[in-house]
Parts: sequence; C-alpha cells; structure tokens
Amino acid sequence: MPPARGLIVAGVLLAAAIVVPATAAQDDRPRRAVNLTLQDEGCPAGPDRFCVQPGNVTLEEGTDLVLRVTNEGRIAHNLTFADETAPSLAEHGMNRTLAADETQRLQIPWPAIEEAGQPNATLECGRDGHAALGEVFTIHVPSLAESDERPQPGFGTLGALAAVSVGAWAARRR
Ligand SMILES: [Cu+2]
Repeated sequence: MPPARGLIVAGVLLAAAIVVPATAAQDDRPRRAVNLTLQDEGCPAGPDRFCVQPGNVTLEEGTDLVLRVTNEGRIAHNLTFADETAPSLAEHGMNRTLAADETQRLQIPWPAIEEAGQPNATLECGRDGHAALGEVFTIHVPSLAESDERPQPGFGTLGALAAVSVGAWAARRR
C-alpha cells in the first residue's frame, strides 16, 4: 500500500475510533436506584452517632445512579459531595436541606461519575459536625480503580495507528 493511502486509511480508522464512543453515550443507560435514609438516632455505630443507611453502594460501569434520599431524623439534614470531589460529580449533590420526613431524588449520570474518575466518592451531610458523627455515604466504582492500569482505548488505537503509519512510511523511504 502506498504510504499516502496508508495514512488516509489510518485517518479514517482514527476518526471512527473517536466518533463511535461519543455517539454510543445515550440516555438509555442502565440505572441503579437506591433508597437512602438519613438518621440521627438508632444508628448501628451507637446511640450518639448519625448515619446514612445503607452506607455505600457499588456501582457497575456505565450505570446511572439514582438516590432517593429521605430524612428519617428528628432534625434537618442534607447530602452533598465531600470537598475533594471533582466538579463534574459535586454538582449533582443536594442543593437544599431536608426537613424531617422530607425526600429528595438525586440523579447522578454515569458520564459525571466517569469524568470525576474517583473509585470512591463520598457524600456527606453538610451541616456542622454531622459527617464527623458518621453521616456519610460512599459510592464505590471498581471500574474506575482499574482504569489507571490499562491504556485509554482512544489513545491506544491512536498510538497503534500512528506507529503502523510511521512504520510503513519509513519502510518506503529506505
Ligand atoms: Cu445531618
């Protein structure tokens, strides 16, 4: 194959590699729904502790997370992302505080979770001292922990195509 044609083929394959993942992102992603309660009495850790029940969820790759949060405590509580959380994810926390018996639904789309890239993201009550008393919830995303060790698909494809193209071109030059 002449080198110019090889580069064109490589370019077309590269364009396909970029376009396909972008269009594959759709809103019909699988959805994981979890009912959470915010509690300020009767928590497993003791009578003087606060808690979120359950305390964590393990999320599959590509899945939207929907949290239905009910304040079952005696006082007001909320649930926002911890300070160290990436902005893409942090913006999906609660924007108001719930009075006793109030419920709010938080929808956290997978792209925001993936962009944050945190294998463990923490939500906590933002009211003074509540997180320290145990009012925290963790989103575990095992697939994000693994992604550090494997090459990014887009870059891997690009790198392989570039190497092949340069190799073919160099061979022709000799
Ligand atoms: Cu609280």
